[in-house]
Amino acid sequence: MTKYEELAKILFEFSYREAMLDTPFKPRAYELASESVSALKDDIETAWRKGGIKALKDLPGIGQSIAEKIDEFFRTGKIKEYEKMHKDFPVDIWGLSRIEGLGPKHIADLYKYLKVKNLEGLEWALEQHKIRSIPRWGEKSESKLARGLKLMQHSSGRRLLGEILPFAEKIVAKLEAVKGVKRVTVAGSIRRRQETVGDIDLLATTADPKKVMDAFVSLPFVESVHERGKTRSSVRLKIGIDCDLRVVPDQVYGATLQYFTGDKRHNVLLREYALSKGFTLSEYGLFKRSHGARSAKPKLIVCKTEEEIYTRLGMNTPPPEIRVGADEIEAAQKHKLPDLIPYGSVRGDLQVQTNWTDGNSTIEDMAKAAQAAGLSYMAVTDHTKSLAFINGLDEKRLAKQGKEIDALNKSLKGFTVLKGTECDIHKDGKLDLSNEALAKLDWVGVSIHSSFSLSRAEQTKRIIKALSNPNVDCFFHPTCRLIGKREPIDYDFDEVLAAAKKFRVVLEIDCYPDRSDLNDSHVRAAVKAGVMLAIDTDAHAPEHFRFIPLGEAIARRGWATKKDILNTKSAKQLLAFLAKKRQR
Ligand code: DGT
Ligand code: CA
Ligand code: CA
Ligand code: ZN
Repeated sequence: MTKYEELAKILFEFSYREAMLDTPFKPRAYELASESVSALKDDIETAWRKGGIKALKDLPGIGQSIAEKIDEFFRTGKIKEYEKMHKDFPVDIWGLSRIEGLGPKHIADLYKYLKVKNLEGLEWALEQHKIRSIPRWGEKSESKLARGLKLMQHSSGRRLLGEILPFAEKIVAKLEAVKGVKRVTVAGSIRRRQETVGDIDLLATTADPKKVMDAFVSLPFVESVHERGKTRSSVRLKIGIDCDLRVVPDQVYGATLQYFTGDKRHNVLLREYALSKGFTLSEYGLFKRSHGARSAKPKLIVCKTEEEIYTRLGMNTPPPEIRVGADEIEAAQKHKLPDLIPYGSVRGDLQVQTNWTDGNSTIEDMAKAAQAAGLSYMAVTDHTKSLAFINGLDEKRLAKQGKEIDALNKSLKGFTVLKGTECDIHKDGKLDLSNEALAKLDWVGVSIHSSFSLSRAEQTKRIIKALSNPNVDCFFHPTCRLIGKREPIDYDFDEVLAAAKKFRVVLEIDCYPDRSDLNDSHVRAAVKAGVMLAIDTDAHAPEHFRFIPLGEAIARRGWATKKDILNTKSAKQLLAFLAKKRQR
């Protein structure tokens, strides 16, 4: 956020706050001032530099009292009255107001009755069907609000991989069942497992192109048809995303799949390299240029698979997840690609919430779902007491939970539940539970849920202090970003990485689709630094264990191998690893 965006946001929040308090005129005045700042940007600061408060007042939409606040903002970087307002009413008005139809009075109600402070809290309240309990709201307002939230999340145009991938897979399965079809593959950003995707790109080979196109445009998921051709069709799906299908001849399937997998930069680099080796490469195939007569046509090299293309070019095949047009082509040429962690390698989940706090199921039901998803252990990591609005655990309830876990473990076969926590990190880096309580747990995760906007230096210090506690095993969702909703918190990642290495703290790859945190580049840095990682779902419901492959994809995108990921170990190996760590 730039300085001017920050100022516009503050003025906008004042406007909403005044409206909640029913002050006449003021809301509109602040709104106008906020719009002025958004429009004028640095012109406003230039005016202030030249003529101070008086010059500000000459600008459209700015009167005396607002000019004074802007003056204070430019002089000190903050506005005292705003800080006070935010303390009394600690609500992310700006974030919530982005939802269509959610006005000042609604936001006030959400806080008054449900302590909803931000989009995350709102999502939770919707999931728990709490909205209908607010006086005068009812079920209708609840579903309207749910639609509004969805709409806002989708308005960026890009959608979460975790949301779209299951649909893409369903469509593939439907098309594979069409008579004559030989192969159907998802290409594009989905095949590369990018965290957000623009559309769904499908390729198929078939004996009967007309039949597969007919089937495609009449799929039950289709809302409307943009284009229907012999070899290419494009539709809009009901979930609000476009989907393209191309039918290609068998003998160029490799080249076409390679081309439409991308990414674009990878393709450009590969094509240049092919040229230097006497080939041309395009979506239509790999061709060998002849040295003889100029008129001689380049000769098509039949490549039914991608591997044949890369092999012909004298290199290994980089897995789609790492095709980003950086150093993967060079590594493939030198036959130095890492052995990326295979899907299905994760054996246990080290971040799981239950109905002791904000999860929706019992420990037993979560354990059964994890086992059904192919895992052999999980750590129960409910939130801690400073998250009072979700009933975070104090030392006493944590001990009680431990007893329940001991009893449950006696009845489970082939599955182990570990005692853990997602212990909140306070603003000063201290932890939310006593060391005595933490020392009794198998697995201690720590994470940040407040004071997101500390200065870079303060945030770095806070995190390193938390990681230096010898009871800490893992740093959960380390950047706190929520895709489309919250920017990552600002700190020196290299310093935190060095601290994680020094204190032997594991960093988490949180698979939850809007978190995807750490991301691919953080993972790559961690792998390089020799810091151990864990892949966790952050499950709050039994169906969330299916997110594991999304985290494995992030690990692959970050060039991680199996040995870089702690929870590819068995429960026994994991406990031995943790015991050894604590001895030091
Ligand atoms: P998206 O849809 O924005 O999430 O990202 P992609 O990568 O799926 O991009 P999309 O759908 O525009 O195109 C699919 C693939 O087709 C892309 O990854 C690479 C290939 N491609 C598309 N346009 C070009 C191009 O102009 N040049 C090259 N070399 N490749 C292209
Ligand atoms: Ca695409
Ligand atoms: Ca596309
Ligand atoms: Zn958390």
